[in-house]
Amino acid sequence: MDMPNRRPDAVPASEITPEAVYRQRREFMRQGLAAGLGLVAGVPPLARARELPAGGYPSRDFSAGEAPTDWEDATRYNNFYEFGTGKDEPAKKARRLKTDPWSVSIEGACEKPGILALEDLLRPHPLEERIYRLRCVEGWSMVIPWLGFPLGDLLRRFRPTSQAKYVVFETLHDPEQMPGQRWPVLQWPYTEGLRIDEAMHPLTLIAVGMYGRQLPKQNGAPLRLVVPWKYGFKSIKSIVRIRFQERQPVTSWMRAAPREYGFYANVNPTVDHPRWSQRKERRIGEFFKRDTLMFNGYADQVAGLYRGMDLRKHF
Ligand SMILES: Nc1nc2c(c(=O)[nH]1)N[C@H]1C(S)=C(S)[C@@H](COP(=O)(O)O)O[C@H]1N2
Ligand SMILES: [Mo]
Repeated sequence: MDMPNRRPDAVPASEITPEAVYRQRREFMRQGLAAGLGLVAGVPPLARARELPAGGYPSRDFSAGEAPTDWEDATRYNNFYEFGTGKDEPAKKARRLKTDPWSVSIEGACEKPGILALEDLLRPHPLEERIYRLRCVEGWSMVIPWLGFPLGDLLRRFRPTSQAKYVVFETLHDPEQMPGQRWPVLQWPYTEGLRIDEAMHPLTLIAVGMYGRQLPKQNGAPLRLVVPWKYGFKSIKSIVRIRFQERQPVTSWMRAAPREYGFYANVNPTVDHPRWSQRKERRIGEFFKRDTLMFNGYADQVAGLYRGMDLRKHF
């Protein structure tokens, strides 16, 4: 596959021990030695030679110095209903997903729609690492070092028109590869959406990797969304379609349970889920619960998007 960004799986397995690497790395960061760049010993050499020093991506921590969740937890405890509703099912069943070749259709209210091979979609975008918290609506959370680039940079290439008020995303629909789609737990394909300003916000990421490696299939290979101030279900995996449109879409979760899942799904400890409180959460790997923060801790960056809105109504 002609990838400008060497694929993380091209790195010999012997060079990779993600958990150890990240523990070591956090230690360096604590010591203040590795501030801006991911030039720390042990980071797999995946960089594009032209844009970055070999051996590192620029890395930014948006998790206030927390240690990333263990690789084992992040890759074995997943929500990916296309492979079953059990947390352990995606890790076991996603192997059969064929992620190469892969293409993405960009359509709707834009001047340059098209169907692009994954390589062409990704080529213009230098990768960076961002360490984000991600909180599931079920009350657990993780800290993940994603590899990706801002969604807005990708969307702008297709020149959305003034009618592009919303962006809709769809996951692959193929029950042969995704056995969970044989059951109508959700309306398939899994559909999510963002308001255009949320989609263009610099924190909104397209991720193609994590922990310095290619995304595991159970985590949404070959490309997924990561919206760190929203409940995890907004961060749609294995995307094949992106559409600009004028009307607010009905997402899979809204359709399944409209009283429980709204369009916005911003992390908000003051608005309970109808069946449980959202005040606290458990970081996977920890025992005691901690307080959930407004907008998952990203309020300084994103609260302005919702100024004047009633967040009880627009949950
Ligand atoms: N296509 C698709 N995307 C999805 C889901 C899903 O079932 N299908 N689950 C969502 C939910 S509920 C969460 S919490 C996150 C989990 O991401 P992770 O498994 O990488 O932690 O993925 C989201 N993206
Ligand atoms: Mo979730």
